[in-house]
Amino acid sequence: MPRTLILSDLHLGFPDVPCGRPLRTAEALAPLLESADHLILNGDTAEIHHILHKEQAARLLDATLDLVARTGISVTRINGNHDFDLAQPNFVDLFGGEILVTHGHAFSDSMLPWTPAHKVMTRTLLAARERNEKTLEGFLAAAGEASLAQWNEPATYREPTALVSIGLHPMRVAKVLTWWRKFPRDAARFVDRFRPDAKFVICGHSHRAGTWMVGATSTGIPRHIINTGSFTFPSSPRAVLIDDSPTELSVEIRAIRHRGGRYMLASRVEASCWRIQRPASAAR
Ligand SMILES: [Mn+2]
Repeated sequence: MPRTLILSDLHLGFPDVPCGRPLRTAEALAPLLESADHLILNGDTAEIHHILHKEQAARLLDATLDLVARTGISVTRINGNHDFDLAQPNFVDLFGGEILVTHGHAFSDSMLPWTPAHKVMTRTLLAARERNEKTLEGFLAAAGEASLAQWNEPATYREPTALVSIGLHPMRVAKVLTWWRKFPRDAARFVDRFRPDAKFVICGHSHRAGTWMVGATSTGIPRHIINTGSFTFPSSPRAVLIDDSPTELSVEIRAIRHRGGRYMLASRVEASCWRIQRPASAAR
């Protein structure tokens, strides 16, 4: 039975605060791959644009992709705002459009409202949206362009980490909390507009792991918003496991634990497991 594992926000190459977690290396991540036939890395996989960390990020990313190749599982890398690359997709539709997988930085006008580059990113985003088609592809391409603006902005590099930046500017806590509260609804609105038939949105980006059912949107169709959080402190990462049988799919969320310097899936299913009847027309 083919199993798809979805992870996000590995932020390879970013030096985390010392919090007792293993370094995010290929070896440390290897046990996660044991449960999957296909791996989707749903954005912010590596800090490939960060002027201070991009070399280390490239080394860790290469080693991780080598390991994935050696284990024989296939991999799809989706762009986030830290690793935008024109050669990579910005989203994946699964199972005839039942599930949209995308990083989540395109859901609203405010990609990261507490960061020093916020204004230039929003300006770039709105201008790029004007030039692009008003489609999922167009909106995600605009978000990609805006994400690059962050890495070209000198202010981005003046504050070493998001946590320090929040410590220096306590008002940013309020901005983060407000933005976190909005995030599931922004995700549902985005899906209403661009993928009205999708029941599930699997994203990351906000570093706030969780699942939300958002129903009172313009179409009235309830959406499961599943956020896999981040491997960086203080978030705790989750994985989505999609198990694919001929007649239905199951989607479950597992916590990611660490032991002996390695990351692994918790054996317990964290969020209830959903089942979707597969439409007869879905591509296999
Ligand atoms: Mn992100």
